Amino acid sequence: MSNYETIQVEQRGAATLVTLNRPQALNALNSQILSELLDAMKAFDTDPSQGCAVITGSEKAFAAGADIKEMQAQGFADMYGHDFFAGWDVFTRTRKPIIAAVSGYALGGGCELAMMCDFILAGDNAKFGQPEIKLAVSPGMGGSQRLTRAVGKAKAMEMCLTGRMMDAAEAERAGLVSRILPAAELVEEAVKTAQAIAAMAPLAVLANKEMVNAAFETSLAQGVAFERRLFHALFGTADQKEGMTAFVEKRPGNWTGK
Ligand code: CO8
Repeated sequence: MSNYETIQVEQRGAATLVTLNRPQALNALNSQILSELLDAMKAFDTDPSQGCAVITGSEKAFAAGADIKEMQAQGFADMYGHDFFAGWDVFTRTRKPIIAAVSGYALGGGCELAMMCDFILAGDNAKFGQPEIKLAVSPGMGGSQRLTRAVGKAKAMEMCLTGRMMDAAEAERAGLVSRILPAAELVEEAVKTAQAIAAMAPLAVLANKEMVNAAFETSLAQGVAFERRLFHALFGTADQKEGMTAFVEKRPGNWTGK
């Protein structure tokens, strides 16, 4: 499982830390990194000892985009025929939460990968951008949609049309990232956050992620109804009884995941 060349995977208690590791290409996302990441995320999602993952890069670059050298010679038939990068859709079907810990450049596919995660913690040196237009192409891993939903039309349109980068402060103001941390503390803080999530009742974690994501796919009334059904369903779990009993007895909950 850990025979990867382009990523490093480490279990820190119940948190899985995945470090993108193609420093020579600023972690540009090529087919190998995609297939290794998908393999690692599948192992994480099915490992009952693991509750939350962190994906990070280096201090200089989270990921500087899809691999331009891999795409350079491809034509329409290659891209469309093989549905190039459709594998990233599989990444978004991971059921357990994933935190992106972004230091340095998160550009093009790198920004898109960060936005596919459930939330982004940014180092104070983070830079986000969709510079594909400078290569005469466009976002292709969901950036035009997820960035627009995250920061609104004005900023998303300007960034996609000009390739301008946002720094961490602007990204936090715009709602793209949940928090900014000193770059040197980013990974440790992200792992601590992941461990805190992993310490929650597992079915409640899955349900909370699923219902927040429903907000992007439904009307308000449908989303609220979906939330209520999942909320009702959690009252069928042993962990709900344990969680509320533990509160009343003023002690921490002891989860069974049932
Ligand atoms: N792909 C391949 N190699 C890259 C990439 C990349 N995206 N980014 C950097 N590298 C390589 C450089 O070529 C260089 O390699 P070498 O040493 O062999 O020349 C090495 O990484 C170091 O990079 P730089 O020397 O350029 O480092 P700098 O510190 O001078 O600059 C930058 C850093 C500003 C991040 C610069 O590297 C840069 O602009 N990179 C490209 C950013 C970019 O345009 N990203 C968007 C790529 S396109 C994309 O993501 C499309 C997504 C959708 C595709 C899905 C299709 C279906």
